Amino acid sequence: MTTKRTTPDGSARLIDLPVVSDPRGDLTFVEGGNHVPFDIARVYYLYNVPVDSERGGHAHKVLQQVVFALSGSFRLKVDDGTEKTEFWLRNPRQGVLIDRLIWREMDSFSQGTVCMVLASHPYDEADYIRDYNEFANTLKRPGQKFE
Ligand code: T46
Repeated sequence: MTTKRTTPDGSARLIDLPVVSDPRGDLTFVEGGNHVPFDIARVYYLYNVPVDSERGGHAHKVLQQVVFALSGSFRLKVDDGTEKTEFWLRNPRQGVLIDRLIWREMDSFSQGTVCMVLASHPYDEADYIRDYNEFANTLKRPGQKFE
C-alpha cells in the first residue's frame, strides 16, 4: 500500500481547489466542468460517522466522484484491480477524484468528520458493484459497455 498524489494511471488522484483567504477566514469553491472534470449531478455528505466505521467497499460502473474531508480526517483506499493506493484526506480544499471501475474503502475516521462527495450522476443502485469478485471479473472484460 502506497501513499501518493495519484494512482499510476491517474484513475484516482488528488485535486486542489482554490482558496480565498482574508482575516474573516478561508473560502473554497468548486465549479463542475472546471475544477472537477464533470458536471455535478449530486452532492452528498457523511457525518456522525463512528471512528471505527468502515464505509465504501464497492466500485461504480460509470460514476465519477470527488471525495473531500470538509472537517476531520479519514483514509481512502482505492484499488484498480492491480495497484492499491491510499489517500489521507484532512484538508477541505483537497479532494480525491475517483474514476469509474475503482474499488474504494474508507476507514480511520476522526471524531466529527464530515465527508462531502461530488458525483457525476444521480444515485443509482444498479451502478454499484458491491462484490469484489464481480469487480475483478468486470475488469477482465475491458470492452464492456455500461449505460
Ligand atoms: C461512495 C462512497 C465514497 C442513497 O439513497 N443516495 C445516495 O446518494 C447515496 C450515496 C446513498 N444512498 C443510500 C444507499 C444505501 O442504502 O444510502 C445507503 C448507504 O449507502 P452506501 O452504503 O453506498 O454508503 P457508503 O458510505 O459506503 O458509500 C458512499 C457512496 O454510496 C459511494 O458511491 O463512493 O460513499
